[in-house]
Amino acid sequence: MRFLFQIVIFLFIAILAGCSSFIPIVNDTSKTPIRVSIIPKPMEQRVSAKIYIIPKKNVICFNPEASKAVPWLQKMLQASNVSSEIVVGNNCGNWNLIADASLEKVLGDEGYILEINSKGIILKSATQAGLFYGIQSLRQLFPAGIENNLVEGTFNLPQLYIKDIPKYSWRGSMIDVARSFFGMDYLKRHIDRMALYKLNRLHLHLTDDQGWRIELKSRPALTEVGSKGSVVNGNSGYLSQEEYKELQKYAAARNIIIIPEIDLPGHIYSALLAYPELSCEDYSNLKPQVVLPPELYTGYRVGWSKLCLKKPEVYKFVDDVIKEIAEITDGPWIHIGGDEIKDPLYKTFVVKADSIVRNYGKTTIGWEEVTKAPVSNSLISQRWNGKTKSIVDVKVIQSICTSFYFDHANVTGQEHTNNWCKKDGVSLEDVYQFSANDVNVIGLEAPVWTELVLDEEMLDNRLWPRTIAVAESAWSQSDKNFTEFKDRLKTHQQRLRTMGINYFPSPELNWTKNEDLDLNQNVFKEFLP
Ligand code: TNX
Repeated sequence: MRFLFQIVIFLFIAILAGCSSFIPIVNDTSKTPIRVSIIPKPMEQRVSAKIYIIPKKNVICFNPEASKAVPWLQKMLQASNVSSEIVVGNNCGNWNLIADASLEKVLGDEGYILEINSKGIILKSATQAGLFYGIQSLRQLFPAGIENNLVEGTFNLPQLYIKDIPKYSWRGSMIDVARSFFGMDYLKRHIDRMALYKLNRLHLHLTDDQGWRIELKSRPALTEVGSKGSVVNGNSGYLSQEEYKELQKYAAARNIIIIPEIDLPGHIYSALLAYPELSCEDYSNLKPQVVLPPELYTGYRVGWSKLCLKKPEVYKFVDDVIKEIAEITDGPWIHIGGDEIKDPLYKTFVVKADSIVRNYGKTTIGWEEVTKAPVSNSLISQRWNGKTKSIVDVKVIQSICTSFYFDHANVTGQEHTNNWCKKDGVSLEDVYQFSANDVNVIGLEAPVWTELVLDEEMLDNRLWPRTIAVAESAWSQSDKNFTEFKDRLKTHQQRLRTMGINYFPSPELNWTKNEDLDLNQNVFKEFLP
């Protein structure tokens, strides 16, 4: 009998084991990981079911090499209504910032490790940039209200471990300030917004037919005359050298490098107005698109103006301009344009312009057409239509218009957008799904041309949320999944709103109506059994 009983028990266990996949697994809710929605998605992320409750009194402990990261953290804690005291040391607070150059082997020059446990937060990196990026990830775990000092009450962080290293070193945004000018306030705000998503290059298209936007002391007429116009209904203006320098400092504090573009030898009418001797053509037949006075160009045509490449004074001009731009630019790159022009001397010009840039200690970037010329192999090509037969083996920034031209419609038929590259527009999914399989690619950059982008609201609408998809594609190492990305992005809506971004409410995202947003929504709760 006892034996029989044992057999029955044995059979029962065996059946249970065999059918285990059919037995519903009852989740222990205390073990359910908390959902975090950091964008760009970190390389490695382990989130537990536990929380860390931020106390009213906090200690930020940092080693001297990490000092630049401290104010960013202080600012977030202040916005969260808790106090923080700062102490130099090693692991001596509940917030610990550690810069350790030996981590470069593991984390590169932008990576970081962020750990949140029951005692607090440890953020480590080899560099200031890495610490800054770790803080941006933390920032996304704080309630959206911190963006505007709107947080009420206490809140929690999920206990987690993140190790994060970017895929590409070039994660860029370009604004055309030449067709329609956008000044210091907007550009600073844009830099702040880029930083949240770990973008690190801001390319300014500073000159074009419609306007010249950077002051040069050696050639004052460029702004005295050339900055007065814009595209029809756009804004005119320019950055003084002081402003340009201030903007670069502001960007550098957020690990963003500014790349100035002087578009040569075409797209140059605003400079020809200032220095007519640089031209060999009479543009008066352009009327009535040219308006008086002075005869500014306000139209949309491209590829019609150029420097007179057979005149020696043109090379003196280019030398003056590049020399001074190199002097006032902190970053290592100068963009020489080079797009949309036909001229028998084009290749000769590009080779000379590239050598002038190098002569002043900078690296040249040009739109992909420049690779038709035998330029140096240090030059970086910016790909926009993929049609150029390159004769050089150079590094590439991917800005292919089908995925990255943000002057194109968010959705088919959107007003005030271009459609020459892609008739149905450049959707969030088009941006997100891009992947480069070319080993020369060093990163991604999305340009916003502004012939049809006339004010800040329109510019916000073209940039956001598509810029976030660029950020994730350029940073994240992991496999991409658009549905999962959209889920994460949904939780960013209230933060974008609090930051005052006039984003495009993409039908792809099914976002909440602005008035229904809850600014304290990101509060993590412990799942108790
Ligand atoms: C092409 S792509 C341009 C710009 C225009 C833009 C309009 C490239 C290098 N040049 O000059 O603004 O199309 O979509």
